[in-house]
Amino acid sequence: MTPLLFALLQIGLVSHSAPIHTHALPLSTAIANDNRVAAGRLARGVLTLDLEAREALWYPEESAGPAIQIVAFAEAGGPPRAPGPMIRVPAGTQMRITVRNTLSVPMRLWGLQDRSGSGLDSSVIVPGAVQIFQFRADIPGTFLYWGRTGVRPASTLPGAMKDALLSGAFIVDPAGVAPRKDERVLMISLFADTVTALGLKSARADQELQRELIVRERWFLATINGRSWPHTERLTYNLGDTVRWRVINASPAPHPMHLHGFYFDVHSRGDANRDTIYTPSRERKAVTEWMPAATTMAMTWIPTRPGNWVFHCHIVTHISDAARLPQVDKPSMANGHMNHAENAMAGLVVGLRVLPKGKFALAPQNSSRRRLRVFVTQREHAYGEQPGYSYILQEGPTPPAPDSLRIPSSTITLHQNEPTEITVVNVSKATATIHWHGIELESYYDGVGDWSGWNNYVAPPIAPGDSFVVRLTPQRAGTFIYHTHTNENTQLSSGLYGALIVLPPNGVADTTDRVFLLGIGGPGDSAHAVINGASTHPPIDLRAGVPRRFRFINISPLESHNVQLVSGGTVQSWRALAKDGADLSPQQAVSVPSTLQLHPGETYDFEVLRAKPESLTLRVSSPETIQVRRTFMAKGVLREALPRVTTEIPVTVR
Ligand SMILES: [Cu+2]
Repeated sequence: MTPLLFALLQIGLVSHSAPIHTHALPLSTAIANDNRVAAGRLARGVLTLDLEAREALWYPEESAGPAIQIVAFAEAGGPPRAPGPMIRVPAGTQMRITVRNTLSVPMRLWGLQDRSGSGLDSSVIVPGAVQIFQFRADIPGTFLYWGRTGVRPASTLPGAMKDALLSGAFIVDPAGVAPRKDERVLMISLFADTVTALGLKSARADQELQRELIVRERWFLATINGRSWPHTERLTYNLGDTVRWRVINASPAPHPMHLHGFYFDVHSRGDANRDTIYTPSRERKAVTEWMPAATTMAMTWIPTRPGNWVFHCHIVTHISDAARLPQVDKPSMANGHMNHAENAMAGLVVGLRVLPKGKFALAPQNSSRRRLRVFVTQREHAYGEQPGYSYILQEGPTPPAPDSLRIPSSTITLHQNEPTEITVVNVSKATATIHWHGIELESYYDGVGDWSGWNNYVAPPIAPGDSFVVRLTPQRAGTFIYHTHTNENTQLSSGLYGALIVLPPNGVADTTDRVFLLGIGGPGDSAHAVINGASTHPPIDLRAGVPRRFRFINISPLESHNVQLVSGGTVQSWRALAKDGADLSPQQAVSVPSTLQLHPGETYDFEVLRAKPESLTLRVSSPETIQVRRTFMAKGVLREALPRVTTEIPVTVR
């Protein structure tokens, strides 16, 4: 048995406590927890906290939306909260937490423990029982606790059914350092039983949920601090603020969390039991950070350009409007116009508002801009019955035909510090947008239709037959992505993404010839992973002694890919250069084994330098098609063990 450093007392059934009513009593409403107030009473170095697990009603879309019956934590005498009360204490605090299980089922509780012991442990509290957890909050960091009432007692992850919100932040501040009032805690939950819970079915949900390979009768609702977009809290900042967030993934699924318009610095990564707080030389810049289930992150960023921005998950099904709860499928309108941002996304999106100084205005136009034209094209029956789309850069005097299709979409090459104007002409039949992923630009051009910009100066999505002029000046050279931010589930699978390469200014050789753009080749369930639009890749030639830059981009809707450079079965090393378009610090730009896990919305640059002629293989491992994965899951194969497809690209060094 694992030795536990915390005292654990099973008090047993409290016979005189109130009988458990799960149906007879009206359920109290769980309050969406914005995680601004620490729970319990802290006095003389001791935190006393009485928690109860209760049945509750949850309104993920505020009181106007439908209610879902969940189990939630409450402080004794207080309302249940979704997610549960935040525990936040200075290191060294003695914790005395009682947990009462008022539910009619046993609850397994994780995370109420010290962090210098061996591992994460759990204990089961039977119905009606109270358990006392006494331990010292010994190690500073960002952690979480959660209860499970579901049918998978072996799982060491937070739940996604009735217990999806039965979790809370657990933050330990360094002793003597008061928590900053402006710091925010964003907690991610995933409730995967919406259809059953509401007795509803949605055709859109049915169609889209197949991508996630969850049981067909379920549809999930992803929330941040207990609410789904557009009901998530708007966070407002001033120019130049240092924005401090702790992000906690209290869901059993991973989420690549992406910030628009700005890089953020990752200061720590942890889980329920360990937190690694980076020394300054290990801090990383990112626009997308992959957060596996039950992990945490501390991050900061500085808004230096005003307007509306978003922080969201880059897995399309986690922001799909198909996750909008069916009962309230009423579009929000303004002046007879459906608001695209509010209606076409749901789930894991946080709206950010950076206040302008004075009046919001676009930067003055520079007449000496480099000018490009990009067409959104559509061809019918490109993928069976379904149309294909592409972004085509006009390269001569003649614009591309509206029904031309380019797979993959054109690579757009820009130069650092060069003012550029890109006219996006939509000659397709679908409303489209372009988001310039990773580019530090003005909000108005960021590509989230009906959101990017400010108040009455908001950019609409680009309607069929319409066009939109984007002005940007790339701040740094690197590997970026441009892609649709509209109906992503369909459009991202159907071609509306491309590589966006920013070269250093003046006279630097073009290094765009080694771009590996990973996506999915079509909207259907039988679509394969593709590299640069194809399921195979031509051999790569390198010259001995000449360094080459390999640029990797993953813009798959929800698939992660693994990449290795191998020689005779042995994994080779390459030099890390950049992540998400930002150059790594000298301490981080070092030789590393080529075992890259590439998640949606991420880019990586590596330098490959081989001393002598040889033959190598670049191995890209991707998930099988949705169809194949579904077949295997139906046979009981675990998600982690689903089959993958490997593409082997010969690399010849001459
Ligand atoms: Cu996600």
